[in-house]
Amino acid sequence: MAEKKKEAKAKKDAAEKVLTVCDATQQMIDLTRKEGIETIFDRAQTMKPCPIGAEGSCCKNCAMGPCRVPPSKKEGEPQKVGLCGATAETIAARNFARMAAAGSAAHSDHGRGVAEVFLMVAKGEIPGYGIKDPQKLVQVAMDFDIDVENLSTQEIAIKLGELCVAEFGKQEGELTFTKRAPLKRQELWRKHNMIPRGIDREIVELMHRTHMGVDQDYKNLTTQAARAALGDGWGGAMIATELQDIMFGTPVPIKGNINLGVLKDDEVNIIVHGHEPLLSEMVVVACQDPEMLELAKKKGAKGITLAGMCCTANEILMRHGIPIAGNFLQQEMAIATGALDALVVDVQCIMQSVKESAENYHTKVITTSPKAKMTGAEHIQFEEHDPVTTAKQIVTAAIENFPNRNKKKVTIPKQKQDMVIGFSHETINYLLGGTFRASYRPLNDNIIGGRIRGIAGVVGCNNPRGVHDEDHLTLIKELIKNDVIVLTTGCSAMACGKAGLLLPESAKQYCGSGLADICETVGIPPVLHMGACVDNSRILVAATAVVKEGGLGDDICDLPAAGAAPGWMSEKAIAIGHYFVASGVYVLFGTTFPTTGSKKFTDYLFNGLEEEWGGKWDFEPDPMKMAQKMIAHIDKKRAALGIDKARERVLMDMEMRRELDAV
Ligand code: NFS
Repeated sequence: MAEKKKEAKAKKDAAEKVLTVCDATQQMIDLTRKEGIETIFDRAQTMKPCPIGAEGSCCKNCAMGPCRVPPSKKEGEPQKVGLCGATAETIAARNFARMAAAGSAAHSDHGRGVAEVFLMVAKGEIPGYGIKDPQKLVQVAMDFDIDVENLSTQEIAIKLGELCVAEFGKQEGELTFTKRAPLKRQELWRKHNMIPRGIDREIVELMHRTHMGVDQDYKNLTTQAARAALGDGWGGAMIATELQDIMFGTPVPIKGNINLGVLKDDEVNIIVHGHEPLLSEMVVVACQDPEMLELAKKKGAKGITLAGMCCTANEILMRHGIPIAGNFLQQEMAIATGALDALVVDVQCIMQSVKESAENYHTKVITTSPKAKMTGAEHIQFEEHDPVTTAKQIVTAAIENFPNRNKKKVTIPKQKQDMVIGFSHETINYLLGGTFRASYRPLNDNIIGGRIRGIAGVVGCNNPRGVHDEDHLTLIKELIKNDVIVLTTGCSAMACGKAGLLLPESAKQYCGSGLADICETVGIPPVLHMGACVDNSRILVAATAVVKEGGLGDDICDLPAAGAAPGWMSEKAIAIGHYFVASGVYVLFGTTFPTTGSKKFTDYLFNGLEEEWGGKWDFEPDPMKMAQKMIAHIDKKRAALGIDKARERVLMDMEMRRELDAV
């Protein structure tokens, strides 16, 4: 009896717990619970994380274990080691390194796919794709020392494609994009033997070193983890971003909208979910095809609505203004609207449960990548040589499914929020510098003058161990209130979009006076949406541009800047965090931290690294405290630069700038 009572109470508590600050998501949680359909929000209540695994104290790298080496509870009790003698710090470091390897592999394999398609496009082998940004093609080609003066656009593109593909398998030398970093950073990387030789090589070596009986020095493992992660940030992810921009267009600010309310009850609804824009770019075209629209009408629909989810959403939103249906924790919710005719997925962050959720409705789950199939789902393979045909097949399947929709089961939340997105590094340069002289100078001046206190990158996932979206929003609101401008990507960017923080008008409501003035003058939101998670490489490029502009030190670690992923959950987030730390940034993670089982290793990440690399890790589950720590770090950097006293309150116009230059 007592057991039953306990169970009932646990159920009641779970039902009353605040799970999201997104009203549309809350509406769907209520609905799925009423219908008895289980979602991730329910599973997060009933399945608790394994405490030993969560803190990195479980080693399952060989069959003598798994060995569990949690921290000793009692004073004086000896710390357990694995059967092979592996210490807690070695085990935690190996686990952490493997996360970084997997995350780097995910981004980089995406980058490789883009590079291969880019090369085919350059050779004219793929109908429908082309070079949309020839100017960026030339700029990137120059990084690779391609003779842009004497080659045609096509020749440049072919050469660039070949060199980018080769970056993955390179065995010697240094990854080309690492030369974009400030010189001081490059020297530091060389000193610590951290510059990646080839993208694949560093990941393979990291997997080797974490195999049973190989690298047993947690510091040495941390360095190789950085080498692999740098091969992501300054390699695979950067190649993905740059080549996607050249092929599909470099984002410029456009209006878009977000949340489940973008779905329509009288149109065919298709969501593209995942990460690679290669296919979704063509799905965008196919949805506007008169033949497809005609077919949709024939089936009784008024039109076709295409929306995105997760990072694919960010990609097509930034380039085409295609709406976003939601972020990571909303994938099952989109199905529960009963109005989704096809969920088209490629790779990464796709929950296996979507297939199960779809069983309750008419939604067709369509997989498209040979790398990511799903038992029971329909598979329409993305044929890269003929993306138009694949895209049309997919759209046709969705249209054919429209008549199967059960109108009685349709509940589309009303929430739909406007936003301004698409702040690439190039756009920020242009917007802040003005039409005549694209430059980061005004940004640097305003940081030096104190109107902008510093820069924060807030990125990363949703994690149902916390309240959906809440940690991102609390943190970001506190930062902008304190005049810290925020750059955002991934699911964090979507949380901001849903809350209205990506509108220029939000500056007045949420920002401190310095940042509010600037946003108003330039006409930008205080939170700049820079794209998908691979586009965190844009933040590296922007940070480097700020360093090179001058006046704020000569390395990324000198900048009054900090990064955070308050709701992280993916291995990709560890890779991103580690390449930012290795690039000199102070990075905070929320929710949980995967190494706390070893005090020694965690101390090294949180304290020891700063002396060696200028950047460091930290963990803070409370978003308000996280904001305070970031601001304190920004202020520390301002003091080191000698700009902590600066209180220039005048926003410079071009004339004043010329006077300043003349001095
Ligand atoms: Ni990033 Fe994009 Fe979202 Fe996290 Fe997943 S979608 S790549 S990993 S959950 S931010």
